[in-house]
Amino acid sequence: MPRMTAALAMLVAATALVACSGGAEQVSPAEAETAAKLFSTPANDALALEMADFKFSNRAIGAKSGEVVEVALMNRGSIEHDFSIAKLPGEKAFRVEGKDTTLAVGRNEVHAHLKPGANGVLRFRVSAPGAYEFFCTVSGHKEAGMAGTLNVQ
Ligand SMILES: [Cu+2]
Repeated sequence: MPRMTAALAMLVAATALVACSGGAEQVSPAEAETAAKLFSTPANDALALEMADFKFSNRAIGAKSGEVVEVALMNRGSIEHDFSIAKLPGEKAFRVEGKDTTLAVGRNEVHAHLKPGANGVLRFRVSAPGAYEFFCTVSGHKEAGMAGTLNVQ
């Protein structure tokens, strides 16, 4: 019985991995251009957000519209996590270990995915004020509490 449970858990983990990491290396020319622009502009604000199993270190983060904001993301958990926002108007880019990586995955315009122990840098310039929900798209994580709000003034 325990062996079967472990096999099932591995299957669930493998499925989540496939759902989350799709196309992580393919950066379009437009994305590369946005990333080069955002990362060559001094950030107006810098934030840090740690990911754990299963929460973010802050449930609310703030930013100003029109300003370049940098969010240092660190996955301190034992499994993969991501920082996703369904709709975020404006420019955004994500770098892991100095490499640009694609952001939009599925229905999420921001999808910053990190393996356990990995660090990444997300930069954005939001064009419209609002309250934007951020969450982890890995199955069950949002429901377990892995969500928060990005408040843009
Ligand atoms: Cu997660």
